[in-house]
Formats: sequence, C-alpha cells, structure tokens
Amino acid sequence: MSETWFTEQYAGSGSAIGLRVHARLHEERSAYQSIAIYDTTDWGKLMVIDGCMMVSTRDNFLYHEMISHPALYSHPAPRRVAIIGGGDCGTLREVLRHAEVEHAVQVEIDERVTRLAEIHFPELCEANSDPRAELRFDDGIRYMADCAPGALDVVIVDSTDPVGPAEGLFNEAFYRSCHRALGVGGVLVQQSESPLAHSALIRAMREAMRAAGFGALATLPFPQPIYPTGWWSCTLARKGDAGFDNFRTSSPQPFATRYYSAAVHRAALQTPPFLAQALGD
Ligand code: AG3
Repeated sequence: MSETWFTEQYAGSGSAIGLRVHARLHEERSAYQSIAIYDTTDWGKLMVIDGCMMVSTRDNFLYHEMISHPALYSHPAPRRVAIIGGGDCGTLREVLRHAEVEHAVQVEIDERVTRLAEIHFPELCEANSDPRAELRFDDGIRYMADCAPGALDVVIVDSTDPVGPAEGLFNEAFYRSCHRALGVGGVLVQQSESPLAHSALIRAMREAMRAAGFGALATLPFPQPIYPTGWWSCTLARKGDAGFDNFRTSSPQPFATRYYSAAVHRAALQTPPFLAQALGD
C-alpha cells in the first residue's frame, strides 16, 4: 500500500518529524516565503512555511495556549496587546479570550498566511471580527520601533524560526524596541524553539533580552509534537524586576482551555536541571 508522508527533517538534531497525508491542498510562493497546506490522515490540516511545519489542527492548542496565557496572567491588567507575526490568528484568538484585553493588534508581514488560515483553519480565525482585534500586514520590527513608549502591556512574538523574515526578531535591537513600547511591569513573550535542540539559541535570546533592559526572565517548555524534537518553549521577559512566580489565577477559569491551567503554568516555571545548566542559570 502506498502512503504519502510530509516530513520535516531537522539536520541540527539528526531527527525528522513526519505526518501521513492524504493530499497537498495548496502551494504558493508569497512575496516572503513558500507556503503549503496539506490534508493529513490524523492531524487535520497542516500549514508548512519554507519546509517547516507551522500549525496542525490537532496540536496547535498546545503552542497557542502556552504562548498567550502565561504572559497575560503574569500581567496584573493586560489591556493593550501586540502580536508580532501570528498570521494564522491562533494566538490572537487566545489573547481575546481575556476579557481585560481592550485592544489586540496582530502585525503579520505576510498577508497570505492569514488569507490561507481563513480558508483552512477557520476555527483559529474566529476572533478576527472581534471589535477589539486589529489585523495589520506590516513589518513587525518597524512597528515595534515606531510604537509610542509605554503604549503596550504585553508583546507576543509568534514567529517562524530565526532564519529568513523572522531573523530580525531575535536580537537586542528588536528587544529594545519592545522594552520601550511596554509600560513598567509589561511582559514580552517569544516562541523560543526546542529546549533540547536549541538551548544555545535560547541562552543568546535571554542574554539579548537582559541587555535590552528586561529584569526578569522565564523559559517555559511545553510539548509540540509537530516541531523539531517534539518539544518547544516560550521565553517571557518582564520590564521591571517582578519575577514570574506570582501570576493571576481565577477559579473557575473564565474560559475553557485544553492544555493551559494554573497548575500547568506553575509546573512549566520549573526549569529542568539540564536546561538550567545550558542556560547558565
Ligand atoms: N510559530 C513557530 C514555528 C516554529 C516551527 N519551527 C519548525 N517547524 N522548524 C508557529 C506559528 C503558530 N502560530
């Protein structure tokens, strides 16, 4: 029996992740990158950018909940949120579950990612018509550099890997812009790749965040089966010195989540010894 698989090889860790697919539904080269959509046998739809798996129907909740809720619950009153990247709109949807949020702007460089998500991942786009949502198709680096000082409570960097269009989102100059744009107590969170395969990158990111003025940092690991090594992370950085151990909780939680809970959040703040060592903490 012949089967077709989409496989992403990750040379850096000598491993590959594959999903069995029925068909490739779409493929195009946008102004920024190549984008493909697959129909899989067990994972729903799959979006691939430049050969890298970005989103599957089945497991995107892990990433989208963990890049959003720990950051928002770490801020006492998150009213103004910016999402840099995030074109599939899954992060925007999670952010808007928080009733405190008054305005959330998504700044995605490639409009095609959003247009394809609207077709193939409509559930991720269900909050796009929320009156608090603003969708901009623009360069996130420039957007943050031009942002008024203190204008934001939370900045979420939901990007591709640090190669290609996202490269400039992983350096001190960009973090300085984020730091300026945040109010005191403000939180930056960025997807920070695999704890197992990319600890040197995470360490460099954290050093650049500190150099840009951020006072407290926390790297939270979480499972993500379709990304290299199946294990991923996000890194939070605070303007000011308050750490991340005290975050808001409410019981019952005002909206349903599938991975996030206060207990999962607390557990994710416990850095495994190998990672603490690799990060030089
Ligand atoms: N952004 C992080 C994608 C990184 C995946 N890397 C890879 N497959 N090599 C995901 C966007 C979800 N909104």
